Amino acid sequence: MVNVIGLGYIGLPTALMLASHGIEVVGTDYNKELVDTLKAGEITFDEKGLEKVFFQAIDAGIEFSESYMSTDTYIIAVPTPYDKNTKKVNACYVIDAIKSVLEVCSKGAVIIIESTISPSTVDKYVRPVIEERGYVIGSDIYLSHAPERIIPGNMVYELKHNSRTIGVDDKIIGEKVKKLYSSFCEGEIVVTDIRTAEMTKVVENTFRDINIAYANELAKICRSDNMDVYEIIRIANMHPRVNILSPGPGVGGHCISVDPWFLVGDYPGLANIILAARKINDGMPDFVLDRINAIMKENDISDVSKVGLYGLTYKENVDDMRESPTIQMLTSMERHLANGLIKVYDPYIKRDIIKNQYHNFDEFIDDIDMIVIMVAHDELKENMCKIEGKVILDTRNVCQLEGVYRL
Ligand code: SAJ
Repeated sequence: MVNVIGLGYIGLPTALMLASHGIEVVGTDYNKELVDTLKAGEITFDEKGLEKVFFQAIDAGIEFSESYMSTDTYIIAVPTPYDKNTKKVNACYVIDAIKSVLEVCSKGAVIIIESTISPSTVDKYVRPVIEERGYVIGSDIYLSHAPERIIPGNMVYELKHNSRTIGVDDKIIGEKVKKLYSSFCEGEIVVTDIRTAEMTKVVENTFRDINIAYANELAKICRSDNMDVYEIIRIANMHPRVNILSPGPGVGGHCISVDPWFLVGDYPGLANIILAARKINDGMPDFVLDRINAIMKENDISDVSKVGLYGLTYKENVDDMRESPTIQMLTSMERHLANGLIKVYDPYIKRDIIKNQYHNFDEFIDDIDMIVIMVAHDELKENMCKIEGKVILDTRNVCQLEGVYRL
């Protein structure tokens, strides 16, 4: 039996995939409300195709609990926040989970960490905790780091089709872990050592952050000299070895906007491009604010309450607001005392989290003269005609209407 610890954005889909592919699974989370919701047969977040897998897993006998189970295989998928001052990973939730596992696990158990951790986290923080308790790693307990790679919005497909990395100390355990993931994963599964697995995960997300920063910097350069950045990127990407990503209002989510900081924090003086990229991407919400101000002036809109931000989540078609560029922008506006006036709407955010938040698209549109597309949810793409006639700032390049302003 596999005990999956942490039933959030990564742990839950992983537990469901394992269970629906014939593995006996208990999913554990300390959040009673979340466990009760799952037990009552309700899924806890919106994700394409996840509900179907949820019911398949329930039919296959998956169980949910607040307690850790006594078994021989654990998958840890708890959050790994970062310390905003030191920029280093804070592995406290992983460590707490490991301690709890040690209280119940059987001898020879394999503990697989899926949470993203910076290089050497296992050596510096995880191994000592296990050894201090008198366990010998490699006979009493086996460790593995199998970082997740799935993208919110396409998780179920990617769980099945992405390749994976399994970091282990011991090749035999590597094969065992590989066999477990092969139950649902059709992609190639590479077995390597733990530090390489830790570094690879951070490197992948950092690559994407740097590429997006390049696109964002190009957007600023093109804006300053009146060139069309989207047309330029489109043409440049026709080159067989060029693939520039898209400019946007900033980089959010709990991964790409966080993981590069681990390298900046752990390798001071060495992570220079990485730091520059982080600064560029973190500066984008302020760049959008400047664009809003300029466009308001150009269109004689003096009242901020006539402006509406479409989208609060960090990207399209998800309900996740972690590190969202819109929230970063609202925080920045608050510093300039303009918050509370601008209107905001997001179909995925049902509860009230800020002032002037709308829950109905038509009412939101009726009450504004200018719309800022911060997130390109399908809802907006399907209703583009409804914003015709408004002043439009499209930070995602999805609106083809006449006279649209872009980044
Ligand atoms: N963004 C842009 N321009 C782009 C692409 C993205 O501005 O061209 C923005 C998005 O709007 C969003 C942010 O970047 O605010 C990040 O979104 P994303 O879709 O690029 O990535 P995440 O954070 O949802 O998922 C990433 C993925 N990593 C890579 O693609 C290398 C995913 O595979 C990882 O599993 C995930 O991080 C994770 O959990 O680490």
